[in-house]
Amino acid sequence: FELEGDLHYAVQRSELELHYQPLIEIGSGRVRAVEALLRWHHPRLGLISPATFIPLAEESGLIVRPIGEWVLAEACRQTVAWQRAGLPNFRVSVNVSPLQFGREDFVETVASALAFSGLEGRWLELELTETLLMRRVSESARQLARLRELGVSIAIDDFGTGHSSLAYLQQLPIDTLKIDRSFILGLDDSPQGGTRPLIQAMIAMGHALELTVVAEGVETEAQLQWLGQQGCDLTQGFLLARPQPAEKLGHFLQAGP
Ligand code: G
Ligand code: G
Ligand code: MN
Ligand code: NA
Repeated sequence: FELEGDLHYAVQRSELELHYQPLIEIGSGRVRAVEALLRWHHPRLGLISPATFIPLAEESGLIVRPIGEWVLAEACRQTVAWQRAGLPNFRVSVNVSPLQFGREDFVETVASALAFSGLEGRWLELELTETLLMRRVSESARQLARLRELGVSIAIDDFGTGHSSLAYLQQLPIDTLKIDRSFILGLDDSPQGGTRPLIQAMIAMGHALELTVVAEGVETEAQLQWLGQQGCDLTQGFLLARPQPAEKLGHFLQAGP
């Protein structure tokens, strides 16, 4: 509860920061997107992981305002700054809490972040979990359609860990499927190939639905090679790049793959 009190002031005290992790096209090595990942520099406790403070931010409602609004605004602002600096264009991908997505005014919040920053909607992607989308499918579909009108694209995060109805998956306007990193972690394991058949099935399904398929948590060359052979589109993980502050990422992008 003390931490929650501190979190209340984190935005106005400029203690929050976004780190960015590239999503790289396997064939070309090009950076197609970066995922914005929130970090909290607590004045006494140091760096606190989102795994710790996001739940607090959700319980208190701070995840909607000011934190969620700040994340959207800051990710858009930074992406415009990269574009103006002449970097090749890539999307920015922002994680959205169910509490944000469930609000009637969420689409207006996204629209304001785009308008204020000058970022075109097509450069913004929102990451939602399948559990969220499947819970209230018709409401989700309506909300996603409104976001689509802004040009914004939608990714399903942590795919394979929730309960997706395949029928609904086809009906929802989704662009990207991010295979959860637990599957990538399991792919080298056993002589039977561990999670390999599952990953192959997810890639095939994603492509059948004309989605971009991303493998998360790629940590080894062997994983990357195998995913490339399977036709996986993009990878994200410590092997190619860790989440890093905007300035560092700018250098990484300028240096090229
Ligand atoms: O970066 P890291 O692996 O520590 O993130 C841990 C979790 O926090 C992940 O599930 C990630 O999706 C979530 N997370 C990171 N940044 C944000 C954010 O800006 N908003 C929300 N809602 N979740 C985030
Ligand atoms: O739930 P979500 O997919 O948004 O979580 C993203 C989290 O995954 C971030 O906290 C990020 O730090 C973490 N992450 C990114 N790449 C890797 C990786 O290669 N290995 C591991 N263990 N975690 C990763
Ligand atoms: Mn994510
Ligand atoms: Na994930």
